[in-house]
Amino acid sequence: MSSEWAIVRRVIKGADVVLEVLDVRDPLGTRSRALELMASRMGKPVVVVLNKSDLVPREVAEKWVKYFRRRGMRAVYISAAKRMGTRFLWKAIRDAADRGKEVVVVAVTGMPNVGKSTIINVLRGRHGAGTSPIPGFTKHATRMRAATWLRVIDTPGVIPRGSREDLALRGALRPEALEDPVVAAARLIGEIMGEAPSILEEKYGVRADDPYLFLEALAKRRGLLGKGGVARVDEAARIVLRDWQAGRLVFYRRPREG
Ligand SMILES: Nc1nc2c(ncn2[C@@H]2O[C@H](COP(=O)(O)OP(=O)(O)OP(=O)(O)O)[C@@H](O)[C@H]2O)c(=O)[nH]1
Ligand SMILES: [Mg+2]
Repeated sequence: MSSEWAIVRRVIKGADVVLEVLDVRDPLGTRSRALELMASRMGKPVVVVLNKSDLVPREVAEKWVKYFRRRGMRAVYISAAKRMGTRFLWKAIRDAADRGKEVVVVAVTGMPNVGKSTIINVLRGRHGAGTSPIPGFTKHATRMRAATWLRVIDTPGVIPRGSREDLALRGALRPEALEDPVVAAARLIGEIMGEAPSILEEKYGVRADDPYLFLEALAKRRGLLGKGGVARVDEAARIVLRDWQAGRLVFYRRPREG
C-alpha cells in the first residue's frame, strides 16, 4: 500500500464521518470505490461532496447529487472556492454523525486536486491548510478545529489504479509528469469534440476535425515550434491538460440517466 493510502486508512479509522470529495465535472472519474469500501468496512458514514460546482451549470450539479442519493449515498454539491453550498455541507456532516457525539471528527478524503484542503479552509472559516493547483500537494494528515463540535482532518490525495494518462485526465497527475502528454490530451479533445466542439474554438481560437490536427494547429498558433519549424504538439497537449486541470477549460460530464 502506498503511503497516501496508509495515511488515509489511519485517519478514517479515527474519524466519525468520511467526506469523499469529487470533482463535479467528472464525479465517476474522480470517485474511488476503494476509498468507499475502506470506509464502509470500518463502519464509517460517507458523505459525497461534489466540489467545484462553480464550473458547471447548477442543474448538472443537482443531477449528480440525485445520482448518488438514488444509490443510497449521502451527497451534496459545493464550491469551496466560491464558498457556496457550505451550509448544506455542515448539515450533511451533522446528519451523518452520531447524535450523541459531542465532538465529531471528519476525515476529508479523495483523489489529488479535488479540493480537499480548500474545503478544510472553508469549514474552518480561515486559511490553515495549504492548497495548490498542483496535484499531490498535501503530504500529511493534519487535524484542525473547525467549530467547538467539529474537528477536520486534511489528508493527502489517494491515487487509484489506472494508466498515467487516466490519472492526468482525472487531475491526479501533473501533465509535466507524463512522458507523452499527447495521448491523454487527444482523448480529452476527442471527447470534447464529440460533445461540444465550440468550447475548443472559443477557448483557443483554433478549429480542426481531429484531435491531433487540433494540437498541431494550437502549437502553430502559439508559436510553439521546434527544429525545422515542426509544431510542438507535446507542448500544445500540456497546455490543454493544464487548462483542464485548473478549470480554465470548462467541460464537464453529465450523468447518463437522470
Ligand atoms: N473552480 C474551483 N476550483 C477549486 C475549488 N476548490 C478548490 N479548487 C482549486 O483546485 C485546486 C486544488 O485544490 P486543493 O484544495 O489544494 O486540492 P486537494 O484535494 O487538497 O489536493 P491535494 O492536496 O493535491 O490532494 C486549487 O487550485 C484550488 O484553488 C472550487 O470549488 N472551484
Ligand atoms: Mg490538499
